[in-house]
Amino acid sequence: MRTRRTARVIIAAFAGVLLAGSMAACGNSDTGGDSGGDDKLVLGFSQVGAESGWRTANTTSIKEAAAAAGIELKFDDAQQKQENQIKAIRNFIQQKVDVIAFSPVVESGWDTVLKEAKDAGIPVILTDRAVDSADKTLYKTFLGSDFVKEGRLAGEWLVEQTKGASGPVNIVELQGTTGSAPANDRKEGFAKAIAANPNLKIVASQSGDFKRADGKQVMEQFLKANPDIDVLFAHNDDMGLGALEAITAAGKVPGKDITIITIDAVKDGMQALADGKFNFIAECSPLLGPQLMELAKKVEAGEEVPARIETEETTFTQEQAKAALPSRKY
Ligand code: GYE
Repeated sequence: MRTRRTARVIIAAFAGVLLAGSMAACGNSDTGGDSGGDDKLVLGFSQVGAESGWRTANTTSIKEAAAAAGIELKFDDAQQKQENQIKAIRNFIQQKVDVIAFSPVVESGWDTVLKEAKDAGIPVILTDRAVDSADKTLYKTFLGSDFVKEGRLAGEWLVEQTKGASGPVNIVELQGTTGSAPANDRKEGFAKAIAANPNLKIVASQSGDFKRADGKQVMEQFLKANPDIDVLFAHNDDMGLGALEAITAAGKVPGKDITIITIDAVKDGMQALADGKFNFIAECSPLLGPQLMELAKKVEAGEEVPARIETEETTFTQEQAKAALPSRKY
């Protein structure tokens, strides 16, 4: 663990002088340039949980990137509970980690614990999901996606597909975890994109908590209550995959009787798209590990970092999914 940045910088400079001195004096090739395990940056990371394929890929990316960057990672899985994340962050503060990063399960309710980290002098990085704290000095930066844009891209595709349709288009929506940034933002982006088309109607909208089993269960309810569903907009692939089972069990053909639009583009989702069961996916990249480690090093060194760093993403049609699948890593 690094105790204090200034102290470490001074020690490093001093070691450099000693090293240069010893090299000049005797030409010793055994320079011992690595200052050893003690000097590793310690990053406390509180993960949301393991609710989806996206999350699994995100966790793998973070663990692999930490190992590759020589960062000691203290990893905590909050099992989708805010109270567990608050506890984990308090533990990290107590352990005096160098940097704290976390992916907040919901947007609200973080000010107190973020203030505690700030008072302890530990920089915080938000990754994947945002918080709604008014005080932006409570964290150093946000690394993740533009969720409003993802929802908008999903809605714009639907508007394009239904151009010229005269009758009503009945849409059901499977929302992500209630109160989470991606659920709030994707809902907003999609609603705005379809707003100018009064025949596109969201007839039901409910949370499936980003999970496959919940997606299936909520879709079953949707199908019972609404005989004429034309479109499913699911806030992630996993809920869409769960819904596929409900749709098939109801005697409907996914991708044909019901148009399915999702977000993420993890392998299982891309497979469903290539197989014609899904119709469109807006990508959300979980591969945030390498950038997160870079940021951790920078904030720990006291360097300025941008307030917001957004991931580059694309969209996939069925044909594009077929082409992309063979090289898809997650
Ligand atoms: O879309 C979903 C996961 O926060 C972007 O969380 C993430 C979302 C992702 O459970 O699959």
